[in-house]
Amino acid sequence: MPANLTPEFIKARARFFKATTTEEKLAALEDMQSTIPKHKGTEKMRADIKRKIARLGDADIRAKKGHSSGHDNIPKEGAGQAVLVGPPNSGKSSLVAALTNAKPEVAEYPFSTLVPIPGMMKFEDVGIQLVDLPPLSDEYTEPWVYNLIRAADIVILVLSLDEIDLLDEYLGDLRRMLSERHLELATEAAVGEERVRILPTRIALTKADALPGAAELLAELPFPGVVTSVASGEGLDDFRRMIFDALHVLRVYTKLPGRKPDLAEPYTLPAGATVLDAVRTVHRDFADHLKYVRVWGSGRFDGQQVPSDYRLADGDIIEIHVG
Ligand SMILES: Nc1nc2c(ncn2[C@@H]2O[C@H](COP(=O)(O)OP(=O)(O)OP(=O)(O)O)[C@@H](O)[C@H]2O)c(=O)[nH]1
Ligand SMILES: [Mg+2]
Repeated sequence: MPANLTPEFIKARARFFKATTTEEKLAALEDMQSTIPKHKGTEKMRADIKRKIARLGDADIRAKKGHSSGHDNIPKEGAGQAVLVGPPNSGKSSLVAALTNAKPEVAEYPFSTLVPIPGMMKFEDVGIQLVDLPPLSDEYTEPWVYNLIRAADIVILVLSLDEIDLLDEYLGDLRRMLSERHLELATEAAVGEERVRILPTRIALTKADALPGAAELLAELPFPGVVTSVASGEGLDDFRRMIFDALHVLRVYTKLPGRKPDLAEPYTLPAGATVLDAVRTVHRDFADHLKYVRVWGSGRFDGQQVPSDYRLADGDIIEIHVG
């Protein structure tokens, strides 16, 4: 569908490209947002403008506050980054300690975690980053905690079954505290209104050893969840798979002509990725010199030559031919 852009929009876009300061950029983006024709053909562009505004807006606020705790950013590693969010003492650090190489402090008293601790969790042959966070509470939570949540790919709400009576109250409080910081929870990722970040969310009901039969509760939760116990190990495999599934990534392996595929370390790409996306991920320059690609796995037959817009499936093996 043609976008039918108006002259006003085109002018605003030109200003955006020339803008050098955050303020100029934001002003131009806001003009673009108000002048872009609103129909299906401009959906992607509108979402992109919204995203840019949200991102610049955040950077702007941070710069003005001159705020830095040293915890504003955890570099992402692996197939995705999931942050553990919950009230004090719910078992966040215990999960990170049980599932990753990291060694966060676990304690009987609340507010034991004061700094973010990242660790890598393995799901089959993929690494997923879990980030242990301090608890959310109205009085004690520092702003950088919310910045880290905003930057994550997935939120895992960690709620303890030994406080089952408070489950609804905790859920309500957490959603309120997040929404006051323009963070909304949802089952799947979505683009929010200006400055609002919508985060895909999963739930871990912890300490299952303390309350047998809790799996029945899962159907009543607002987001998909699992029941876990680090004491018994229950649900930890389900937890790994749930987070992997929620990331919506696919794994692609590569092979050289005449050789066996490298099955040790897959590339991870967003679900729906094409052969060309994969080629670019393997090597930026390959895309320019691409001759053809053969696929093992989802093709109709093994070693089939596929076009560059061919959509890959999880587990596909590709052989890239460049010339
Ligand atoms: N029985 C049982 N106890 C658990 C389980 N997981 C955590 N705990 C206990 O719950 C307490 C709190 O665990 P943490 O992992 O430190 O909780 P947290 O959510 O990180 O707490 P803060 O950092 O203070 O927010 C500790 O005494 C843990 O031993 C579990 O699966 N079963
Ligand atoms: Mg902790």
